[in-house]
Amino acid sequence: MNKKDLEIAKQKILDRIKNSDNFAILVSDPDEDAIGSGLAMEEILVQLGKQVKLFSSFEVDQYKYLPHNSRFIIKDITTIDYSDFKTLIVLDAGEIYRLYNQVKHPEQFVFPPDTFVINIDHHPDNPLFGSIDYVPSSIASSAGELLYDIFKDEIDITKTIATNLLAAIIGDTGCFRYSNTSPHTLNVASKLISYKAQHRMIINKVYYDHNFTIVKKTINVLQNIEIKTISKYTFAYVVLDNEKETVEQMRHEILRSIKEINFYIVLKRKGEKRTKISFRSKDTAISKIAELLGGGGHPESAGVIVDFPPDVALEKIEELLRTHKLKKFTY
Ligand SMILES: [Mn+2]
Repeated sequence: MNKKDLEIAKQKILDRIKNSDNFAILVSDPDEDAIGSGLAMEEILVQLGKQVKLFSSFEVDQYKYLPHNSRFIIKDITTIDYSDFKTLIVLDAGEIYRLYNQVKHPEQFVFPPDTFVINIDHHPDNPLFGSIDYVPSSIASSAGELLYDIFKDEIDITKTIATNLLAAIIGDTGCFRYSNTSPHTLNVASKLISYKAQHRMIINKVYYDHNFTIVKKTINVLQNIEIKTISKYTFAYVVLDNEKETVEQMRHEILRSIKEINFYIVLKRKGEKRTKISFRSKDTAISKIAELLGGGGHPESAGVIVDFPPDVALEKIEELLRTHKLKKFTY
């Protein structure tokens, strides 16, 4: 959606909110963006005098440090009675399946046909499943940045809203390191800090707040990093087994820091036959491979869940790397 479409969508969203009540907010599988933007959205609606419930299908304990985190109702969103709500707001979900546990629900969930859905997301390949969609085709760092754009003139940006939105932006930009950090992102962050967002608290909690045992486990898992060259591409990969609980951020940092590679792959075993594959790239548009496997994403960050165990998934990836040419990007 271009700037003009977004402006129209923004107006429709504001009108709908003004003339509606009984909202449910649903957020994507948890990260700082999903959780921070969910919490900010909840506070915005409360401030506007609306009834609202905030749902997550997943546990959110890891994000306890975010203001108002206890507002989350943990409930499998495929089991909600949507007739209780006039308007649904879906945040940060590039696909509807991001809202629930796909291993528990391999069949695709759809909202009941009469549900009014506001879909606010920053993944450009979002299938626009909403009654109103707000999805820029140009780069936006996070759902949090979009919420700021939509609501900045409508509400008081409290310290807690500012903190939740800044956490969303810091999370999805890797603390302003990824290419989704635009001049606008930095402007929004600057405004949020002027509204007293607790940026040092966020950074400490996101990057430097890991349980010792989990840090040890992460180091153990990383012992299994491998590096491979297939046609013109050199990549690192690591396989994570179900039971291994590790520090995701630290894993990414270490994998990305390897000088020799173009990209890296994390293969997470999901039950007997499924694998969640995450691709992160330094200079090669890896989303092509994710797409060929049925997933999607951005050139430097993409993913897919496949119905093979990790070793087979890796063979498929290697086969695709032999037969397809990937675009390069520069930074
Ligand atoms: Mn996001």
